[in-house]
Amino acid sequence: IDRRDGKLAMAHIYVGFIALALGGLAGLLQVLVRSGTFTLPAGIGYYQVLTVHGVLLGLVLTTFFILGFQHAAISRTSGTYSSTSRLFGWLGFWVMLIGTAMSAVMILLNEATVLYTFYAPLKAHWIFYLGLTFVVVGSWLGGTGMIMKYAEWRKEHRGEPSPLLTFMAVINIVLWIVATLGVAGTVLFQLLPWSLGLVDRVDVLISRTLFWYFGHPLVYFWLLPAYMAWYAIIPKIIGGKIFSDALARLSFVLFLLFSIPVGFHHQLVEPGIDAFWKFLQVVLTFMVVIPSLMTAFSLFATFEMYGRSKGGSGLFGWFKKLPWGDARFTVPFIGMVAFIPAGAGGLINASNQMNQVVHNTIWVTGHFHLTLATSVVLTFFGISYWLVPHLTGRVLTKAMNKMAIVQAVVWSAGMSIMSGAMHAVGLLGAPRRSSFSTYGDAPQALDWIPYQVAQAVGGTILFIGIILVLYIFINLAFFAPKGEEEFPVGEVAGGAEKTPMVLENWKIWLTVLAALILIAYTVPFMDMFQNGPPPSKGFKVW
Ligand code: HAS
Repeated sequence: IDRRDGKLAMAHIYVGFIALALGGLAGLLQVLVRSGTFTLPAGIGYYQVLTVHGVLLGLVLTTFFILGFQHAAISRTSGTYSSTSRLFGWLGFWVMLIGTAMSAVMILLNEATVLYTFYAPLKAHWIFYLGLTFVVVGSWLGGTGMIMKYAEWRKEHRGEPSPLLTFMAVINIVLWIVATLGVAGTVLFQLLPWSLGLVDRVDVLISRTLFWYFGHPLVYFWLLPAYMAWYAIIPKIIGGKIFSDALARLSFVLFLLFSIPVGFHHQLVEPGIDAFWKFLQVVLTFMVVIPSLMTAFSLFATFEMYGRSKGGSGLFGWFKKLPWGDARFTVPFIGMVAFIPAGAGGLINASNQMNQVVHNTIWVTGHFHLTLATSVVLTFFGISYWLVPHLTGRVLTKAMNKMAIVQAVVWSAGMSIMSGAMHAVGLLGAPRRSSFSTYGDAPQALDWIPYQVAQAVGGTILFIGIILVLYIFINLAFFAPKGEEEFPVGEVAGGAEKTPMVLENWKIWLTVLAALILIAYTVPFMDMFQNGPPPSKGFKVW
C-alpha cells in the first residue's frame, strides 16, 4: 500500500504492541497473586493491576490494532487515501493517543481502579473519563477517514459492489460508532458529572445498561477483523479462493444488525429489568450466533475445496494438503480451532438458566480468554506476520516464520491450561475479579487453590508467548531483511453466485438496526427512568 497510508497504519500497530507488552506483564502478576504464592510489592493493589491489564489489552491493544489494520485494508483494496481521509486518520490517532495517556496516568496513580468495564458504582478521577472520551472521539475521527474513502470509491464505481475487505471494515466501523453512543452516554451524562461533583449520585442500573449496550458489540468489533482475515485473506495465503463473497457480506450485515440489541445477556441476573426484555435479548443473542455458524461453514468449504484441488481425497484427505508450515495460515488456524469451544462457552453463557451458574465466576474469564485472547489475538498475530513487514518494507524470514509457529503452540498450551482451569474452577463457584483469599479457610475456597496454581502455570507460559511475539514483532519492524512482503487478498471462487447489491443498501440495514435497538431498549429504559432514584442536587442526571 501507499507509504503514507502505511505509516498511519503502522503508528496504530506500534501502540497496540506496546499495550500488549505492558498488559501482558500485568496479567502475569495477576495469576501469580491469585495462586496465593506472590504478594505485589510497594503497596500496589490487585485491582489496580487488573484495571491496567483489562484496559491495555481489552481496550487499547484492540482498538489501536483494529484501526491500524482497517486503514491498511481499505487503502489496499480501495486505493490510496485522499489527503483528507489521511488527515482524519492522523487526527484520530493523536486524539486517541492523548486520551489513552490521560486515562493511563490516572490508573497508574491509583485514581481510576475501576476495571476495564468502568461502570458505576466504581468511581474514577474525571481525567480518566475525559481520556476515555478522547479515545472514543479519536476512533470516530479515524472511522470518518475510512468512511470517506469508501464513499469516494462508491462514487467512482457506481452500481458495483465495493471491495470485500473495504466493505467489511466499514461495517465494523459503523458497528463501533453505533455501539460507542452507549458508552458516550454514560460517560458524558453520568460518570463525568458525578466524578466532577456536579451530582452526588447516579443510577447504577442505567450506567450498566448503557455500558453493556456498548460492551457486547465491543466484542464483535474485536472479532470482525479476525473474520476479515479468515474470510478474505487466508484463502489467498493457502492458494485457494473465497467460498462466497455474498455469504461473507451477509454474515457481516447480520453482525451489524444483531450484535447491538443483546447487552442484557450480561445483565441476566440483574434486578430492575423485566424478564420479558431479557428473554427477547437472549433470543437476539442466539440470532447473532448464526453468522458465526455461517463463517464456520464457509471456512470449512474454502479449506476443503483447496485441499481437494491439491489431490486430497476421502473424507479428510484434503486436510493434510493445507500449508501447515506457513505461520500466516497456521497461527490464525489455531485461533479458529479455539473458537469452537470458545463459541460453545458463549452459548452456555447466553442460556438464561446456565448463566445463573456461571455468571460472575471465573468461568466467564475463561470464556473471553478463549474468544478474545486466543481466537482473535492469535489471528491478529497472524496478520502482523505479513502486515508489519509489508508496511516496513521487510520480509518474514524462514526463521521468524518458524518462531511464529512455536509462539502459537506455546500460546495455545498456556491458554489451554489457564483457560481450562478457569472454566473448571468457575463451575466450582470461584468468583472472577477477586484477589487471593481462602475466605477464612472455607472448604470450598480451599478446593479452588490447585486450579489457581494451574492458572499461574498457564499464565506464565503465556507470558513466554508474549516475549516471543514481541521479539518477532521487533524483528519484523526494525531488523528483518529489506524486501517486499505481500498483502494477501483473496479472490472469489469461480462458481460463486453474483453479490446482490441489496447487501450494500445502507438505508435498509441502518433502518432495521435502529428498529431492533428501539424495540430491545425503549421500554426497559422507560422503566428505568420511572423507577430510578430521585434527582440529585436538583439535576435530573439519571
Ligand atoms: Fe462472550 C461474556 C455470550 C462470543 C467476549 N464475552 C463475555 C465477556 C467477554 C466476551 C470479554 O450470553 C466478559 C465481559 C465482562 O467482563 O463481563 N459470547 C457469547 C456468545 C458468543 C460470544 C453467545 N464473547 C464472544 C466473542 C468475544 C467475547 C467472539 C470476544 C472476541 N459472552 C456471552 C455472554 C456473556 C459473555 C452471555 C456474559 C456472561 C456473564 O454472565 O457475565 C457467540 O458469538 C459465539 C458464537 C461462536 C460460535 C463458534 C463458531 C466457530 C467458528 C470456527 C470455525 C473453525 C474452523 C476450523 C473452520 C458458534 C467460526 C476447523 C478446524 C478443525 C480442525 C475442527
